[in-house]
Amino acid sequence: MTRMRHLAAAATLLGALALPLYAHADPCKLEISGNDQMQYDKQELSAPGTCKEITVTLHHAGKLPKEAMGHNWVLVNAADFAAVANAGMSAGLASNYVAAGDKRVLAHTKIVGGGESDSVTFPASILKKGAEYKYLCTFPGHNALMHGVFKLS
Ligand SMILES: [Cu+2]
Repeated sequence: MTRMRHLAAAATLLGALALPLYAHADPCKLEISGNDQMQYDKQELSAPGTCKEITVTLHHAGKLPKEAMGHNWVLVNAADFAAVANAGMSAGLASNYVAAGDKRVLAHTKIVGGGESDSVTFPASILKKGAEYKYLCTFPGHNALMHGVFKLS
């Protein structure tokens, strides 16, 4: 009997420990990493259309400084991909390789180097369900490898 009670208590304790982990799995909060090999770890990100706000956190899992291997996360309409990449390239590191006032940029993080992170939060209302969005890194020369599809599901 005592043994059963102990088991039940252990199960309850495990349940309580596991709960905070599940509570963090908010589908409106997305994570992506870049590395020293000029790669994102995800080629697709999606958030439910029921999100009020969407937060994307970019981690740099590498060691190189942002001057050499900086990464950002820039969200655009698929059709604006090349134009935003080109405009960003000449904007410079101080501007996070995003041209000032570029209306084609829907959301972006700053440029991060090895071990750093940055987040951006934007209202889901700026996106339309079923439309085609892409994300990219606008550090010069990175967009050919570092890009993906963003979907509002
Ligand atoms: Cu990059």
